This record gives sequence, structure tokens and C-alpha cells, in this order.
Amino acid sequence: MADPTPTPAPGLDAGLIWMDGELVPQERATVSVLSHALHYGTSVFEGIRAYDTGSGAAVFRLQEHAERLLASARIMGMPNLPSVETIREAVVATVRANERTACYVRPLLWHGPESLGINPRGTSVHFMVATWPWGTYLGDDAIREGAKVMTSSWRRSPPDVLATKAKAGGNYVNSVLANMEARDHGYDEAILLDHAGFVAEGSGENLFFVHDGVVHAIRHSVNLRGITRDSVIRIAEADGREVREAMATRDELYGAHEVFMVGSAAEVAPIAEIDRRTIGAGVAGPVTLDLRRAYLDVVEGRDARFESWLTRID
Ligand code: PPE
Repeated sequence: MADPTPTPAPGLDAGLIWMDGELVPQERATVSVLSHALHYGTSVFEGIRAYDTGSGAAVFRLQEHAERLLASARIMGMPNLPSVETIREAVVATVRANERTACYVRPLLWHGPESLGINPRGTSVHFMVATWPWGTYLGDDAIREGAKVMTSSWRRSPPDVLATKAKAGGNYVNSVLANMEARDHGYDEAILLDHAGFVAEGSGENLFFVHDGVVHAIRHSVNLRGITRDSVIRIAEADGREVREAMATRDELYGAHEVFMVGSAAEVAPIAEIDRRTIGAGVAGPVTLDLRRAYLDVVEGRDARFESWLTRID
């Protein structure tokens, strides 16, 4: 018989989890198998990082993440939502209760178990926040040497197929398929094209390329409006770099001087190889490494110009 108490995955130690207004131990933060979200992917989530600033933890761009969580929920038509303030307070309370310094933060809203069938109306909406330590997303080797990535055979969904601006659980089946394909073939990550064949994004990251010193951020189409993408653009501009938004084909990336991925989990991650073609010198490029350093200075509280992006936990 199945054990009714789910055992936490080894390595995923979330400690105390915020569940609908209270902090409960991970073992008790469980849901019904009849939850609508489990059957139909009707959840929305965020991925945030808190960093060790040397004088306590700081959550990076909490306001923007809370706002995007609510925007995703509204796109999905979820009722009875917490306020931005409640989301912020829940994140701060969870980071503080677990005495985290650096961690990943995962807020989630989902439809509960009161009824099944496609229409979620009539189900309750729940809110949780979990935190856990999470090292480099693509692995230390990928950061040091540059990631090896492949163009996925899976496309990003067109905007009239899925609500691509909602960070919704169900949308991530697309990312899961692409990421599994890439990993199964020995690559670190997948790049997904859009329905027209232009570069969209990674399975969990936005993309940039550098050509002749100019930083190009892949334009929003069916990709997520990334908060790291926005941060990197603003940091690069503040440091006097020229930044453009651009569409790109996959072969444009092959010929770029540098390509890198950004995301809350991935931070700023160099790409050394796409589809077995060497990018630039085949190592983490100088502009990428400079932007990565600048980004880490900001998130770890060493750059006073961007202090307003940090929510410091006393
Ligand atoms: N695109 C996708 C598809 C995506 O999932 C993310 C974040 C981004 C772009 C970058 O967005 P932002 O974090 O706001 O800069 N991916 C999150 C989930 C990763 C996961 O494995 O789960 C993240 O980075 O937290």
C-alpha cells in the first residue's frame, strides 16, 4: 500500500512552508490527490532568489515577482487572490523562519480539490511559499566553461494556444519536454524556437547574445517577461553598455560572439556551444562574465545604485 505520508525528496529540504496563512513543517504541507491543479496544471508560480549580502539575507525584486504572480493568476482567472503585500509578507516570513541566508523561493497559487472536471470555478484557491537552498542552476561546470545547449525539437506554444505570459504550471509541460530531451542527449539546457522559427527562450531562462560589443536581449514574443532579463538590461545600460532588443534566428546565435541565458534560478549563465557549434571562442565570453559579475554585485548588495531592488531580512 502506498505510504500516505509523502517523503521529501532527498536534498530538497524546505523546512517550514507557508501554507494558507501559517508556517507548517514540510511533511505537513501536503495537498489532496484530487486537487484541480494536479490534474489540469491550474497553478501559477514564481521563482525568486534570496542572497547572502554579508549583513543578512535579501530577497531580489520581491515586488516585481509578487506582481507577476498576481498577473499570472489574473490571466488564469483565479478568484480570491492574496494582495501583493500578503505575498511579500509570506515570502519574508518564510525566509526568516527558516533562517535562510541564500535560498530559492517558490510561491505557488493553485486550485484545490472541491470539484474535478475542466472548469475550476467553485474550487478553493490556495497559496504556499517554500524555500530551499539551490546552487547553480545549470551546474558549476556550465558556469565555468559555458553551457552546451541544443535547439529543442519542441516549439514554444503560440500565443493563441497557451497564455504564454502566465507563469502557469501547465505551461511548463512544454519546458519539461524540452529540458528532458536536452538532458537525455547530454546537453545542459534546451533553446526553444517560437512557432515562426525565431528564438524564444530556454526551458527556464531568457536569452541574450552579444555581437560587436552590443548586448542584444531576445525580444518578448511568446517568452516569459523575465525579471532577470529586465535587471540585466538595466544594469548593462547603467554601466554604459549599448543594449538592443532583437529577434534572432537559430543561425544568428551560431554566429554571435557570445550567447548567454538569464533567469532567477540560472542568474547569468554563459553558453559555449549550441547544436555542437562553438559560440565565439567556445568559452564564457568577456561581456557575459562582466555582466554576470555586475549582476552578482547587485543581488548580493554590493551596488548601491540598485539597493531598492533588495528586500532585506533583518
Ligand atoms: N523563461 C522561462 C520559461 C522561465 O521559466 C524563466 C524563469 C525565465 C524565462 C526567466 O524569468 P525570471 O526568473 O523572471 O528572470 N524560470 C524560473 C523557474 C526555473 C525552474 O526550474 O523552475 C526561475 O528561474 O526561477
